[in-house]
Amino acid sequence: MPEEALIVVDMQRDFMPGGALPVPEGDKIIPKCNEYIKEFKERGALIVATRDWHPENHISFRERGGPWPKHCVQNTPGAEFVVNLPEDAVIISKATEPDKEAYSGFEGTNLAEILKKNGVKRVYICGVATEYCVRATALDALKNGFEVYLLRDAVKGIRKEDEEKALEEMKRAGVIIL
Ligand code: VGL
Ligand code: ZN
Repeated sequence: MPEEALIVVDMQRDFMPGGALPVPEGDKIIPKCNEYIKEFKERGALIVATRDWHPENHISFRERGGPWPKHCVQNTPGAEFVVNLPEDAVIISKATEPDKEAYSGFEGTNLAEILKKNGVKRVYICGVATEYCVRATALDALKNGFEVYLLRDAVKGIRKEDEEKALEEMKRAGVIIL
């Protein structure tokens, strides 16, 4: 049983430069994420990829009074992964319901059960955006009893200041920043 999992958070086209909700320089961490995916796969870890997977009329979109432009709509090119995932990667789709926002990969999904069923004790996290979905996923991983490691060179935030604040908060909560 793999005691470790790598959770790749929301590495999708719409979060990259040129996409609908770009994380500045989000594309710069693609090679790093790919290296980690390969390295963790080789050492027998479970590879998990979360994706923002919104319906057309999602509550977080501006048309509905939400904070974000329309992004990561289910089955559109903007929702596609930009990293190389192994065949057996576990794909977790989140924020799939029209009226519910979910930044965390654990929220409204069976991620915790899947990790526990696989004997996972430690999770390593990379991806975007540091102060939104990465932060929420890391804090929820702690709440679910996992040891949590953040791969600092393979995450990217939307705003530098907010990213720094989120890193401090995660650290205070018990996330180990590598
Ligand atoms: C995210 C904003 C809106 C994220 C998702 O993946 O961090 N941010 N939806
Ligand atoms: Zn979203």
